[in-house]
Amino acid sequence: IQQKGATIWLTGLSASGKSTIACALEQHLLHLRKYTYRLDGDNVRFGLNKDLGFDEKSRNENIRRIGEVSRLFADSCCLTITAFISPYRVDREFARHIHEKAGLPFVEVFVDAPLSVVEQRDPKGLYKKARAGEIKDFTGISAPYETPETPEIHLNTAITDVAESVRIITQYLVSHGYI
Ligand code: GGZ
Repeated sequence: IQQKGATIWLTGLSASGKSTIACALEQHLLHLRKYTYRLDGDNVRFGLNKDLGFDEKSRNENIRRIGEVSRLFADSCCLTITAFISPYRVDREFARHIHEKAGLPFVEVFVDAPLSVVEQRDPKGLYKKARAGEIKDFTGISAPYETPETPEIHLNTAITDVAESVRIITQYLVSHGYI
């Protein structure tokens, strides 16, 4: 393998666009013939982390494991894309720390959209349920989201479309010599 590994860590509220951007970015990088893998709720929360819920301790453990797994993937020269809310700063900082300690690039991408916008989108009706008290500890409603203070990339998905988001991330990876 001729490429180096890195982790592209997407963080943001439910319905902010993380999964959509992660999928499109994965497709784009595969098109460029890069060894790429995407970690998201579908392949992690139903497998490795199926023992975890959404209370603070569970989320800490969810993100700790994903941080460790993404570091292993990156260490295998993979461009690893993660798409989890990862609401706690301390957990994201841990993931960053273990990458940097191993000499692996960690690119934090804040997938940002105002609560009013994601609540409007509400593709799965989860915000509505959370407002009605049917889901507890829901991020943005009854559980915190700690915004990144110095992410490498800040996308505002209320005004930036998916293709543009992919272009911005790819441009960052190129300009830093990661791809
Ligand atoms: C937030 C929840 C919750 C609660 C279920 N809070 O939009 P989705 O549905 O498809 O993605 C959300 C996903 C969040 O899982 P993560 O592993 O990314 O969260 S964290 O990083 O905080 O551990 C949402 C669904 O799971 N979901 N209950 N209470 N999102």
